[in-house]
This record gives sequence, C-alpha cells and structure tokens, in this order.
Amino acid sequence: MKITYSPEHRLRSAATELSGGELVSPFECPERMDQIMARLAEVGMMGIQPPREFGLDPALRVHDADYLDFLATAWTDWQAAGFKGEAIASSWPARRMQQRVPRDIDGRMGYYAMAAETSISAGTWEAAQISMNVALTAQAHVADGARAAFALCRPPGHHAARDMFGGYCFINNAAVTAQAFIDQGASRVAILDVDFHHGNGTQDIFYHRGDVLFISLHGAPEDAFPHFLGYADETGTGAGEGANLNLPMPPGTPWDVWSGALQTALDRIAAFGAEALVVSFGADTFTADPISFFKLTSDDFTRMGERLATADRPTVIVMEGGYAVSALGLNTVNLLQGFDGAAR
Ligand code: OKP
Ligand code: ZN
Repeated sequence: MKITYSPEHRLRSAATELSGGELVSPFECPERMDQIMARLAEVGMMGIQPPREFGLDPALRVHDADYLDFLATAWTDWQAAGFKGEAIASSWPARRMQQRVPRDIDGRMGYYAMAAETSISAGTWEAAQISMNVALTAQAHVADGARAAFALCRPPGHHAARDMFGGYCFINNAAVTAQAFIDQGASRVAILDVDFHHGNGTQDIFYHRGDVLFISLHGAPEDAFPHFLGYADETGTGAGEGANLNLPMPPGTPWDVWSGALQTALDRIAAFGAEALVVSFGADTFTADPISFFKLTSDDFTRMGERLATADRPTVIVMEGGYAVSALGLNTVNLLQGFDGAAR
C-alpha cells in the first residue's frame, strides 16, 4: 500500500470548535495524524510519500470558483472586520430567505457554511489545499498502476459540498480524487464512504451524475450529524438516478449489522462496474469514538480492510474522521493491514 502524507496538515490548528454551547478544543486535531504516523512506524509501514503540487484546477472541477475564493480570503476578511475570535458562522439563508451572497464577511460565513462547529483560522486554506494534494498524489500512484494507496489527509473533506464548508471539511478530497480518475478517462468510478457521518458533500457533488456512484454507510440523520441529508430515499436525480445509495443505521449498530450494509455496498459497486474505487475512510465508527454511536472494535477494522480489498478495484483510501485519538493509529493501520493482507 502506497501512503501519502504531509506534516503541513499542522497549518490547520484551530483553537475553537462550537460544541454543546461551548468553544472547545477541536475534536479534529493535529494529534490524530501523530497517532497514525506512530502506528505506521511501529508496524514498519515505511516509504511514505510527500504530496506533489496540483494547483487549484482539480478543486475547481468539483467546487465553485466563488466558494474557493471565499475560502482563500475568509480569514483575512474576518480579521479585517476586527473580530477577535476565529471565524465562525452564525446566520444562515434558512427557509424562505434569499440565497444571495452578502458582502459582509459575517454574512458570507453563513452563506458558505453548512454548520457552525467548524471555525476558519490562520492556515486553514493552505492546509486544505495540501490535504487535497495528498489525495491527488495517492490517486496518481494508483493511476500509475499501484493496486492501492492511502491518502493520510487532514483536514478531512466529505462534508464539503460544491459551495459549502463545515463538519471540519473545506475541500472534498474524495470527490477531487474520483473526478481525477474521470478526467484521466475512467467512465465509472465508485466512492464508498465508511466514515460514521454521512458524506453529504460528496453526495451533493455527484447527485446528478451517473458516472460516479456514491454509497454511504452512516449514523441515521434522525440521530446524527449532518442531520439534514443521508436518508435512504435519496437515490440521485436526472442522469444520477440510481447512482446514490444511503445506508443509514441506528445508535448501537455493531459489526455484524454494519458489515451486512458493507456487503450491500460492495455488491452494488460490482454491479455498477466501477473502474476505480475511492474509499472515504473514517475510524469514527469505533465504539469509543466521542462523537459517534456505532460499536465497531479495533479488530473489526482489520475485517473492514479485508472486505474492501474484495471489491478488487484499483483503490484510493482517503482519510476522513476518527476522534478516539489514542486508538486512531491502531484502528487505521488495522484497516490498511487488513486490506494489504487480502488484496490481490
Ligand atoms: C466530521 B467527519 C457537534 C456537532 C457537529 C460535527 C461532526 C463532523 C464530523 N456537537 N459535529 O465526518 O468525521
Ligand atoms: Zn465522521
């Protein structure tokens, strides 16, 4: 398994997350990567590659230009407005309100945010671009013939929609990766999102398209963030009808139920005839995750990796969430070892 990573993820080092009415130290923190890197070293998975530079064109294939312009300038504009804290959205174009982009930075924060927990801080935009380059470098390895590659991305990406950030995400790394396969000539690509949370951003980007199959296993929206997307009856629209599959599950879901949904997903990927597979991997399905409610064990991640390999497609695994930090290295590397042990 090729692995790509940049220590420059540390440029994303927000001080605040809005959680339970308090500003807390963010769950999505740099120490997550330290745990994974330490475990990779411990098991001797070496030869980790730095990212290459791809510029902004790959991001523009799945995000709107005005959204990326906003991300590039938001922190500067927030500071220029004289605000003391990190940039946090606090008002939205909600029901029966105008969907127009305001001039004021406070207004633009609300326009482009899908949730308020995620602050924009110094270095966030730079880290988001590097995270995308990590994913695209992994994609290039697989495009060049590698069986699989792991993109150790931070910040994550799957909540980032065509024109929205939030849920700790800014650029949708998995969507950019899938689009890169398409732009290099693939006619069908599958994205399988096994992070605990619904990949609303990825679904949004490909909902109207038939060339990218999106499947997500996640905590049911009635009970879990992002709350407003991820229901089973969201099946795609237009040319994308039938190319979106949501498999929501309730609190307490263990491996024997979760793995049944995984098999449903793998069967659909095979029937779709995907030429490449992008996995949005979050380890927040772990039983001890502080913000999630599934019951997977550390050994289950090994089984998950084995099962993902049975899809038997060129595969890019993109890191998303996972907030039980002390177990994150074990769980993530278990997944990679499971995959490597079963891959042909
Ligand atoms: C990102 B990824 C907190 C509610 C907001 C945001 C979770 C973002 C998860 N009380 N939670 O999918 O792991
Ligand atoms: Zn998640």
